[in-house]
Amino acid sequence: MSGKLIAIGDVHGCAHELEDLLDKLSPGKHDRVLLLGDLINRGPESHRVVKIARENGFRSIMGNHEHRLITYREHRDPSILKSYDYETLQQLHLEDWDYLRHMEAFYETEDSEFVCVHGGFRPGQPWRTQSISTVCKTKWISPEDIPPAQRRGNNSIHWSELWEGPATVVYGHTPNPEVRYAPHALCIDTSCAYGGFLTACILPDMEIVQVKARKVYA
Ligand SMILES: [Mn+2]
Repeated sequence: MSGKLIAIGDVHGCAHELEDLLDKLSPGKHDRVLLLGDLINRGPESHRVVKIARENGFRSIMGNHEHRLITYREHRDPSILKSYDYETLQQLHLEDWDYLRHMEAFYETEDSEFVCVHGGFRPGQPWRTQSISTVCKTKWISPEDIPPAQRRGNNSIHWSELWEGPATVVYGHTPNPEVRYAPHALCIDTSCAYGGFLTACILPDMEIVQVKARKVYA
């Protein structure tokens, strides 16, 4: 791999924090930046976050927030919208929608050592064939969907606890106060919009770089 792959967790409209993080990272010209989805909503500047991504040629994985708004634009069913979606619908420009529509379901490194996704993968099914609406939303797996050998009583289990590799999955979507590590997965959604941190994971070394949120937005 020439250069590093810099994966960045859920930005959620926190444009200042994205700028702070990029200043701290100062990506080289051979490095690639990959946003792990949920660029929009919760924070104040959804449009500006997408604009930064567009103008810098960053790639993005589709998050459940982008997926819901794209679905709304196709079917015009307002019952699927959340209250904060309306502000974002007003903010986004045509170029932003074009960028959102081209977001990818997942990103696999050339050596297959890492896979980046927004939400996660269902256990017991080949991950490559899982639909975008599944992989951008997966979080807790209910007992009936857990393979019997991994079932522990009647409780839901976070998908990452069931993930056995071989690829290490770098994901967002499940906000935590700190980076959350499982044997073959790490979550870099560290609750920026809630006043936590915006986190980058630099691959292949899995180096973590963070900036503190400037304030609590949501
Ligand atoms: Mn999110």
